[in-house]
Amino acid sequence: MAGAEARLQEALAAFDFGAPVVGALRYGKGHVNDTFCVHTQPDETPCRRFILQRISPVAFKKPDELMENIIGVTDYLGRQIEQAGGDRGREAIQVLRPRSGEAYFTDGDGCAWRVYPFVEHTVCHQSAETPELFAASGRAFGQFQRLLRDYPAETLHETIPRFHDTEDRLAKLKAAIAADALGRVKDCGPEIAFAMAREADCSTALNALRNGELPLRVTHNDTKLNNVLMDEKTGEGLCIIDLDTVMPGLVINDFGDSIRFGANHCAEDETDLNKVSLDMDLYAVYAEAFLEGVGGVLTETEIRYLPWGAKLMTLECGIRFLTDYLEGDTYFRISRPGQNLDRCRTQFKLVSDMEAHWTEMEAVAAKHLPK
Ligand code: ADP
Ligand code: GN1
Ligand code: MG
Repeated sequence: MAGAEARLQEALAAFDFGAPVVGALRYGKGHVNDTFCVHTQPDETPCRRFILQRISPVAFKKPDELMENIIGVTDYLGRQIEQAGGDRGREAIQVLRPRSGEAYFTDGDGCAWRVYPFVEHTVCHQSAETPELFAASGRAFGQFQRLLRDYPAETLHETIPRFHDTEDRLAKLKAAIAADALGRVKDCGPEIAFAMAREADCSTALNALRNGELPLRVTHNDTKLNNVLMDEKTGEGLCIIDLDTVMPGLVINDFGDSIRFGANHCAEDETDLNKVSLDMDLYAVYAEAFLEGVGGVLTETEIRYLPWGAKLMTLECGIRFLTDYLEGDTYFRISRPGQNLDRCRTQFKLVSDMEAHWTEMEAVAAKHLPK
């Protein structure tokens, strides 16, 4: 299949942007979808922008179900935001349908494209430069969880089956090792050993789910800092984006994925592992803000399991990067050879750090248990 650029003009023509399109440029730092920022020039008003995305055909096999989820969730969030006196046009993403009236456009390769109006006067951060910023993102993700607590979970499709099933992720890694399609296993001895030594960990949250200790809730499942738009004036989290993986899941995973990405001072693909470490202050700040945003609906067990959310999301993400490296980088977009192996290494370094700080991580959680 050709790159997204080959179908860009076709996709642009499928939507009515309300004014002439003057350009469309690649945008953002997402690893999975192909994102473009579309600039239009209305007659008398300033340039209006839109986000145009080709939904990854590798990650998402059923775009109709995915878009049904997104329309359901964004309509629901919009109503909640309106009832609370907020601005639904800025605080929730909105879907601009193509001229056909469907939820998305299908190009000649069979790939799905969708459009969202650009939420202006916001900032999307790639790293938590200050604790205040990280706390604001935590409140926003926590509040997202709270707003969706009564959403009819049974109406949501599973857009990626077994998305945060860490046991299954490890099984897929084992299959990739056995296949060794590109002869890369020989470069990954320590990383493979690291993952295998944590096989029992991979079952911890799933066992707690299976035995009823942890409940399923409607969760975001991809709570990276760059999936929340911050208000440029107030610095508060304004709009949660990237809703492709909103599905029933574990709230500890939403907490944990934010920690994985944000509670350190390095990019995911940092090659100097000496620089990669868990920042316990950021961890504590995020925990407090996330729980404040969630607003008291978590059970004691969920709070106790928060450190596991952090460790398992980080371990799982490392396993996924490693699997993709072994399979030839077909899932996570790369801009240089070896990038997915570098990403795996940062994740595993963070896991080691979490293991070293485990007692402190548990103490942070304990501080937030009901007295
Ligand atoms: P991916 O799934 O590839 O991560 P995202 O939906 O997160 O794709 O979009 C990629 C980037 O595009 C985001 O990190 C953000 O910078 C920007 N973005 C996405 N939607 C909007 C929007 N509605 N308004 C402004 N920026 C957006
Ligand atoms: C992907 O799409 P993006 O870049 O926000 C991935 C996440 C990973 C993350 C690692 C649908 O997120 O699960 O944690 O990369 N999204 C999907 O950075 O697989
Ligand atoms: Mg994203």
